[in-house]
Amino acid sequence: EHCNLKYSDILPNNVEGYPATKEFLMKVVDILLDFVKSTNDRNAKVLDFHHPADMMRLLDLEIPDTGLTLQQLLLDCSMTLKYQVKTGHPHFFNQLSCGLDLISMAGEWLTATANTNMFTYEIAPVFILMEHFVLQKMRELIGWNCGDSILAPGGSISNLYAFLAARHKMFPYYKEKGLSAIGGQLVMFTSDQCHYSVKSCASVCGLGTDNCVMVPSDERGRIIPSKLEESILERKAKGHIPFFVNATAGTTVIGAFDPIPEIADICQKYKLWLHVDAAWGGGLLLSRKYRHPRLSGIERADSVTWNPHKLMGALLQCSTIHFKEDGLLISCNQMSAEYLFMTDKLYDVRYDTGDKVIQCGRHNDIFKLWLQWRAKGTEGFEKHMDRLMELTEYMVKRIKQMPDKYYLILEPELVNVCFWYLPTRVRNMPHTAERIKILGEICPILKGRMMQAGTLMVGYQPDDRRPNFFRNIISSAAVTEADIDFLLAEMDRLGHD
Ligand code: ABU
Repeated sequence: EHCNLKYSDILPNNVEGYPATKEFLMKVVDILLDFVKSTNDRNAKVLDFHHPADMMRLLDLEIPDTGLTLQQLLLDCSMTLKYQVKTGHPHFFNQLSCGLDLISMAGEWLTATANTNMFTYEIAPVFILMEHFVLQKMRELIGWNCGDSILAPGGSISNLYAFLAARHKMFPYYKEKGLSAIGGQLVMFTSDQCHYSVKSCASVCGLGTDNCVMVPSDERGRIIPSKLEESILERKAKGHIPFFVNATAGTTVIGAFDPIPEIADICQKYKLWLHVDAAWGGGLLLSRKYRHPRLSGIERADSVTWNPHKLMGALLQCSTIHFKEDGLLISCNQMSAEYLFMTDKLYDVRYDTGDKVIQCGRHNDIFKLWLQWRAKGTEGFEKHMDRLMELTEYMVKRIKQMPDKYYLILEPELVNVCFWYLPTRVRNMPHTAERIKILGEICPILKGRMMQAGTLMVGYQPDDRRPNFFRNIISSAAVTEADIDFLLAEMDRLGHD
């Protein structure tokens, strides 16, 4: 009988339905806990890969005309997680966001249950105040005792907020008058290693990507400050209007840190906005051992992107953008929608953060981070950062101990370890362009084998200097030295031929 219950038998449709509601939700929680357990089981696979056409046959994805039973919904939940990649598995090294922090996950469960929107204090009072406290703490870690911040849906949008605020600061009439308030060609500058979202700002905001100047970087992936200055002067000579420089603190592929003090000097000299995209490397602000010299000078920035869902391990997604100058966010983005942001409310309406952003509805991304930070304390996060860097050093050491099987491409500044795997047939070849070409071709083949075996996930990509290479990320608290040994042995097992 219970198997045939439907959504109409539980709350809120059936006011007598609390027992059935509880039973259903407890079963959902059991399914979630099974996933947590197998995520942390090193004998379980990371993924059960199927090609899209096969996956469609394995799943029932149809939307029915008549609603299904709760029993079927529980089967749907189990089936969904059965084929989900376990991004928290200790052998998942594929993305910048790896791991499954269970305190943060508990926060996400609570967030889903509270199911509120973050635009006004009146419907999210506790969460809005949490944002206030956590973002202030993050600004302190950047080195500011003032400013304003907001959580945004991802690092790309955080970078866009920086762009918008910079343009607003330089051309406050743009908001009302549009392009005519500028009267010239705006130009922005970033390194050729930056995240693509920086270039996307130029496209989205009407500059055109030709006016996002990609300044060359050195062999370690760090912007060359003299080239930045040359590019600014070149554009000024053309009558263009340079206004924005992005420095990256932790590039996506190789984890390089641009030299912020030198860039800040140039920005000061030419009166340009300095944005630091620390979406990836920002977590190292929590480590006294590693924040200098990598993030030295970050306090001189006008804005900083920092994604706690990366190195800090907060659940996806959790991205923050910080401004040194208070009041810019609201003045840049405010539309004063009267149905939502009335000024005659019962409380101090400066806590209605919704008018600072370009979206209306805003997801609650703060509770999971606040709860996680309460659990770990700032000291716990510092230990986490130091441990990730220690594990990275361990991986580099192990790679260097196996020069016949692995080739380290460069010494990491962050937890990105970039390397080639050397199968038996190339081991006696000199390391020339010919061998590098073969090594590049091997990457997708070996990655395919990892996915078919389901035992391991490590990402690969080319860059502008070399063909495909592996980029291993150590950002999960689950990883140990033994997992790194497993990774290196498993790649060798799958790829030695
Ligand atoms: N937004 C950068 C994420 C890329 C990655 O996880 O590899």
